[in-house]
Amino acid sequence: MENQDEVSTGEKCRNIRTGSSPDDIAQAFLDNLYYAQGRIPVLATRNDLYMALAYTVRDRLAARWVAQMQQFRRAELKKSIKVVCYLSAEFLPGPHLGNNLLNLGIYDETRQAMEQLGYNLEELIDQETEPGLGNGGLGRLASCFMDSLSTIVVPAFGYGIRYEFGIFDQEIRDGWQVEITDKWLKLGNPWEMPLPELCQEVKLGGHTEHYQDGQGRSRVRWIPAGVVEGIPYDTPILGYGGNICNTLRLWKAEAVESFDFQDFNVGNYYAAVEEKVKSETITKVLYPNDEPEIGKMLRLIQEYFFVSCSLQDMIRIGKMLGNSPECFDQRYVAQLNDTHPSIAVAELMRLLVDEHDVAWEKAWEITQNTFGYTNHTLLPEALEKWPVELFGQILPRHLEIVYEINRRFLDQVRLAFPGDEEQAARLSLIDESGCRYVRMAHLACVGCHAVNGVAKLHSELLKSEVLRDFHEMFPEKFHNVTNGVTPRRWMALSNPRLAALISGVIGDGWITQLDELRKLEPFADDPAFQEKWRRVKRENKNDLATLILNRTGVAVDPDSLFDIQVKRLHEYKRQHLNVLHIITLYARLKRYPASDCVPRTFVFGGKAAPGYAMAKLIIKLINSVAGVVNTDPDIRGRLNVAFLPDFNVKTGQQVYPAADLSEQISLAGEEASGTGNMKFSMNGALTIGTLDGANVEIREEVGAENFFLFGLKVDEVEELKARGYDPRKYYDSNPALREAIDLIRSGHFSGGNAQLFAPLVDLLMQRDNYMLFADYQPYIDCQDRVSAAFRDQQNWTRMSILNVARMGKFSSDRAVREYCDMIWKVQPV
Ligand code: KOT
Repeated sequence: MENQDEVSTGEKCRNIRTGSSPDDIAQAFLDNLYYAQGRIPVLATRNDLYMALAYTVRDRLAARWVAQMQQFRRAELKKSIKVVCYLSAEFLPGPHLGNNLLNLGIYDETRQAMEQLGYNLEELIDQETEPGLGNGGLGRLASCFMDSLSTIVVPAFGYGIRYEFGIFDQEIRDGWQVEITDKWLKLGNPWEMPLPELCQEVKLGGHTEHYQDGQGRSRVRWIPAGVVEGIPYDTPILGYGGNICNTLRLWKAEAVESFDFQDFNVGNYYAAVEEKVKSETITKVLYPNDEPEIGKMLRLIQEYFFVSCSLQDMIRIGKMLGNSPECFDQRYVAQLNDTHPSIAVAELMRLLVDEHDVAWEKAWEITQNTFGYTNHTLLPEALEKWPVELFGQILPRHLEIVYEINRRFLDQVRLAFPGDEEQAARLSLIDESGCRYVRMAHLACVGCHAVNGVAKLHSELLKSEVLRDFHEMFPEKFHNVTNGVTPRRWMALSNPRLAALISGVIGDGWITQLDELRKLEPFADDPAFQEKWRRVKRENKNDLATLILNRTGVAVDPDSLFDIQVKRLHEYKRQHLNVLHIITLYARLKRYPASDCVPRTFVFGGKAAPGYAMAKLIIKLINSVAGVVNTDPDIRGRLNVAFLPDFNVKTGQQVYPAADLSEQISLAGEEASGTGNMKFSMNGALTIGTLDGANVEIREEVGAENFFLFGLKVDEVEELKARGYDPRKYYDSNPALREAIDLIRSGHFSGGNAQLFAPLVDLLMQRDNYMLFADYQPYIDCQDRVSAAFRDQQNWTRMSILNVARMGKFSSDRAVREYCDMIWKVQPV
């Protein structure tokens, strides 16, 4: 019966909903424009056209999505699969339309269909507002993993938060960053489906009551102060080739009752609506920091809210399929994307013990089996901790559970390290060194069966520094999974010219087996192929030059070396070291106007956390230097500097393909992995970088001779710190560095205002926490080697081809397979 229904429904809707010829697509598009969007072509806005096309594509996903759910159900009923749940407070999927066309394999057909109707596909793709539901690397990684899970055919859910306002839009006014609210939902989101019937209730605040149940067992009841509802919004995540379609399930908070009728009836309209407003605040806005805000109650509520909804949803699905909560860990594995969802450890314990009557020991076994924890940072200030009092106010029952987990854990610690109370204090889930805090990374380490870093070096530093005591206690839990990025979005979609050139010689197997790029190696020395390679890069640079002109008014030369640094603004990432190089070149040219230099275009992009004054001052510095350099007649045609506002996934897709040089210049030991470094290199940029994060492995893969390395190594950084680092010594002894700093300090780039950059310069002169001065000269020397190498275009092209050919390792498919083997113990279907 069920099968018959499927067939007849499918038959009735054939072609208009599933057909993939240009004619089918064109007809379906007009149908959607009329019936879904209520427009005819002459009255349609660009957004109407985009929506109609999006619905047309969504229809073509639907069949796969429904089939997927059916397949899960059948497999689940046979108990033959384990579903991966990726818990992340952030996802940055990027625009969906182009990616779905690529993965469905109907890009060209759709372009033709639009042409038939007189529309330009690229313009419609450009109309989409991307969901900016993340800050940067961590959220983007989650989305790359979702793409890979679907492509390599692993059944999965991404669970997160449907922020009404995502990461702010950045404008640059007078050189300063200005934050504008991101209204990504304003024109409608055709990719999501609300499922109000699958809502979950989440309790907050209040107190607990301990009592004996009928059988005399002690039980706990949580009496909350309030309840909110989570409504799931599902977005399909189709794998390349349409293999399977997984689900990104994001939760929106709503009030349990829209109106409090009693208040309403006595005429207190505002009080009645207040509850609703309060509840909905929970998922209003993404915190725009790439560091946690300790003590921000709303942030803790956000984290708990989406974790509780997700775990309850998992239990609900299990129940629907006839699984008892005791089998939870046989049906699911859940990865914690940093500590933001780590309250899941206590929440699953609560659900199992309090609500499903599972014994503590059994519940603990299930919890540990279920969760894995990925750490994404070495910055001590980014390790999440919550004041005990605040934690207990919002989550009174969870605080009791954390205490109980800690009590049992510290017993274990004292057995392993008898008499070592300092070790116990360091490991404790509660920081009692001053104000008392719950340490979320400790909760994750104890409650998970696996802990991993995101690049080899980072994982080693976790073991030897940040989580040293845990590594001593549980060495078997520690793993490394080096990050990767999806070659679908970051090569095939964003760089169609390069993709076509590559596929033309080695076929298109590389799109799902990135190691196949190795087959390019024999072409690295082929002059005809090199020429084509250069032409692709030249055209991509031309496109980027147009974008830069339109967005910033700066005209740049596509024949110059495109030297690009795009990433969040942070002192440890050292955008200001890049600026010191620019100023050094500028000063050289001013002094020796006739000197021969390789023309360069410096491009920057990235957002600063709104409260991070120093990062915002660095943006102002970049724009101030740009203002002087770009308008100086002595410099014309030799150096240009542009700050591309509002760097996001969409802009990234236009930037990476056009780069000659990728700047990956963080102080060694600070960047956990980086993923932009991979995107650049995959698109044929050469890297100038330190031995930090995944740079180490990129260099290993592409070969030291194809990578511009400079700077202190991790042990040298530590040694220098131990000896007592004094930035002044470098300033005093290096005339070029001194000149660059003095130019900034004199007000040369700030219309004579010597105060403007004083906070930045003073910090460098006094503390220079990220050792720019120590790395300055090695960086300048390395940049000079870059310029010399760029003059030899043949060899440069060779290196560029080899970089791409050797990037196989950095596919997120490889990373996800490693999670499957090592951590999740699941097999691709
Ligand atoms: C933010 C807050 C707390 C802890 C970690 C973060 C964080 C780390 N946000 N983004 N990251 C980046 O994650 C990427 C993916 O693993 C890394 O490549 C990058 O180095 C991190 O900085």
